[in-house]
Amino acid sequence: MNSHEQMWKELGLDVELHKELLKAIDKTFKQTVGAQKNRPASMEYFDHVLHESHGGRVAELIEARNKGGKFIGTFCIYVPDEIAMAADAIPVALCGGTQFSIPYGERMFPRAICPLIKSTFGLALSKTCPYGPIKDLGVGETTCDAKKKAWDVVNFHVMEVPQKKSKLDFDLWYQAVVDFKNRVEELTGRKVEAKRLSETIKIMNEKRRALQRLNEFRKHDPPPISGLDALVVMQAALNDDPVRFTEHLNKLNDELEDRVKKGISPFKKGTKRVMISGCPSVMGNWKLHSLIEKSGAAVVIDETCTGTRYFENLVEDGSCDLNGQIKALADRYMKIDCACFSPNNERMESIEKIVDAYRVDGVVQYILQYCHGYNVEAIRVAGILKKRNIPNIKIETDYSEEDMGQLRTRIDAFLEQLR
Ligand code: BJ8
Repeated sequence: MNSHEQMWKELGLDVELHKELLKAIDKTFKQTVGAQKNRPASMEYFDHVLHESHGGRVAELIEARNKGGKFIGTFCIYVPDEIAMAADAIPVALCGGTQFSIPYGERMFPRAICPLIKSTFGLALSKTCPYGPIKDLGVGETTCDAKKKAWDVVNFHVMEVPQKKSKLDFDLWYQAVVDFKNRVEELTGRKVEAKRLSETIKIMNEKRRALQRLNEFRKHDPPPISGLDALVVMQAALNDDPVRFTEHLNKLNDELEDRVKKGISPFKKGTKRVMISGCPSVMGNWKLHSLIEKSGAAVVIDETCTGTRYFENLVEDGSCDLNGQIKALADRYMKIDCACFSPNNERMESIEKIVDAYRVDGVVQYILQYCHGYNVEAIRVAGILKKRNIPNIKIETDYSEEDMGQLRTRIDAFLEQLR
């Protein structure tokens, strides 16, 4: 019996179906991440985080709850983890990246919504998500329409993310952050105080700094780490304890520094450099990165929520009073340039900077099927890339393997164009 089987039973999971889920994810992992050559040795830890996401990590959360802590499930990078942590709650991102649970999601939700949402809810509906039964609070947000409406069904706390960036919108967002703080305090029975908040701001800033350092190494030709491994690190970032994660990431970064000095890389010098831009690839979803790198290019940066959008801005931690800290947090999170904003000029400016900094040869715009925000915004993104003579291709896909052959052909043709 698997060492966690008893725990899954006690949580009321469908243990047999859950085993099938883990088997399916493991198979995909081996075919993609596990099939790579010349990986940094320190990646072992991040692989372990992914493998333990339904085991050791859940046991850890149960233990924290037994000691009086609370566990908060989140579904978007607009939710300020610092505030939850300052009230002794543990926030973990719960987005689903597996095809396995989609048919279960489609039993309740429409087929014509994005796979991330169907996969997430499919895990809960099929009783294969160990986080659902231990969650003390779910936090949603008003980003895209499908997510917004899904929260109504499950009765989550919803943060209002505005859709523009005027003064009015900043005020509204500030209030949403204050309301979140109040809700967390009500849940935990603990006040968010300036001293502890200052500590959690530091913890998250350190984590972002370490991720920034990792991505600096990807600017080298050849990069010392594959895009697929950098994605694994990002997926671990959304699940792991932040202090432990940063410690291990710093070790990986030291190894990468050494690999750069010694010229060790999974790629040859001069390998074509690709940026992935658009929707996030959450745990279980390694499809696009793997396809691109198996076709002979290097993914050197992700302009996504499992990439730059997650780590690019720090929270200013100069203020020592609570209001100033909340304001600094609201400002930092409002800088995230999700396609739900209109107009989203900040994202266009950011893309121009990133393609220069990472000397990108071509851009793959990654659109999860039915994600209208990124799909329509792809027109503007293509426009700015065209002006700079950077080829781009739009890949609209889901989590299934059905279109792999067709995608491979399109990606090969695109990379040929770069060569
Ligand atoms: S800030 S990208 S994490 S909402 S891919 S569910 S937008 S239909 S994941 Fe996202 Fe927050 Fe935006 Fe980032 Fe909707 Fe699009 Fe699906 Fe998305």
